[in-house]
Amino acid sequence: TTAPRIDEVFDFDALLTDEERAWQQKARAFAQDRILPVIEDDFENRHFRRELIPQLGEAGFLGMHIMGYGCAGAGAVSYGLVCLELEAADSGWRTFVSVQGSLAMSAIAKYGSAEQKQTWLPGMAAGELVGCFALTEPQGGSDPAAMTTTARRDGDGWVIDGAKRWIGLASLADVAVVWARVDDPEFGDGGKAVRGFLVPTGTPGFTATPIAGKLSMRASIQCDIALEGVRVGADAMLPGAEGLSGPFGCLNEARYGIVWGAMGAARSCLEAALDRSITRTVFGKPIGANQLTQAKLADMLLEVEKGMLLALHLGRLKERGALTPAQISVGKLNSVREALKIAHEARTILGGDGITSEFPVMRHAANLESVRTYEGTDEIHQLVLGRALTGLSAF
Ligand code: TGC
Repeated sequence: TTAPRIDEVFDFDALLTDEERAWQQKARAFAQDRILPVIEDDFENRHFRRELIPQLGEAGFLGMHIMGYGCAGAGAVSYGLVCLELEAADSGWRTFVSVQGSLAMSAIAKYGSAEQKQTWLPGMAAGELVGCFALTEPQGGSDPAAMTTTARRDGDGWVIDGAKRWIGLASLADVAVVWARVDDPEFGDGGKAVRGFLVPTGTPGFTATPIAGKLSMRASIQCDIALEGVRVGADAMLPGAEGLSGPFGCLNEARYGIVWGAMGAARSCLEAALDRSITRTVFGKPIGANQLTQAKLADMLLEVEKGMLLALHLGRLKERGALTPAQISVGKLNSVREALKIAHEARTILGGDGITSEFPVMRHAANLESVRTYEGTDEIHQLVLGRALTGLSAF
């Protein structure tokens, strides 16, 4: 007996358009040909394979939801399916696509001037230029309102001072979208508005240092950033973003991609466990012939199918322009929480071999700990939903 492909069990494909299926197949082929053959070694060796970036650009996956500037202008479901297939290979590669497309490029596309868009977006779409998104600070990521990074007026331009932490790809980025509190009466919020700045990473005073010792996302790079007297021109400020709704608007995009992506990691874990349950014999029969194993597999399948349908529903809402931040919280919280449970349950079916890199399951489980924490922790999303339900803020 051979295991079926998980997404064939309920004919999920039937809910997709031809174009969406084509994007999914392209991303699946990319993951199979370019990521899966090298990912275990890269994870082991903490290697980020940057030569894949222009290849991701050529495939059209970078900023693929943006119209113009060399971007594909694809729908939300197509983008989600690409996230799913890349994260089925490794969360680090879906993270790269999220940081580049959903965060850095989205910030420029949503809030940038015509000149800023023309300067940065075509190169970023092609994967010739890399962007990062510098919001989180060392004291913690959950409360961006407590940001201490400042931008003060200096003649026509600005001088930025502060520190950022956990910033994906910052050490190889060409441009950083830096969020800072502006101390100037000309800008709103009593002169204390949070604004975004496009900072070329070669600007004196900008230093990015990869964070060492990570046991998760090892095939990807996250950095500390120091900003010491970083001087930029007046044209570095994103004109269309004022206050925290600016960065949150980008986080919504990235969180949406995670709703799909985490289900890719979950599917990969379930497939590994299912294959093993058919091929490994214990007590004289395949372990999949045991009721306890079948119960585990069935419960994992339920959560993958439910998570995929939820992701699709949110994607259709997004395409209609009707998706709310609270709905995104439902998806992000559920997808990552269930994917982690599936990774742990799959590991039990794999037995001792499940802790080795012969299977992707421990790597996915380790990566998902990061995914659970960034872009809003489980607790933040629970509190967003608590506030949506009760009308009472518990932050
Ligand atoms: P509050 O401070 O009261 O509101 C500020 C303004 O923001 C608006 N807002 C949103 N707008 C759009 N989408 C959302 N999801 C929004 N959430 C809030 C809000 O309406 C208000 O607008 P305005 O015009 O009235 O000023 O904040 P709050 O009480 O609404 O939110 C509190 C809380 C805890 C939900 C929020 O602070 C939050 O989401 N915290 C978690 C932040 C987070 O996810 N951080 C992790 C970022 S990951 C990262 O930085 C690394 S990037 C990835 C990488 O580089 O690898």
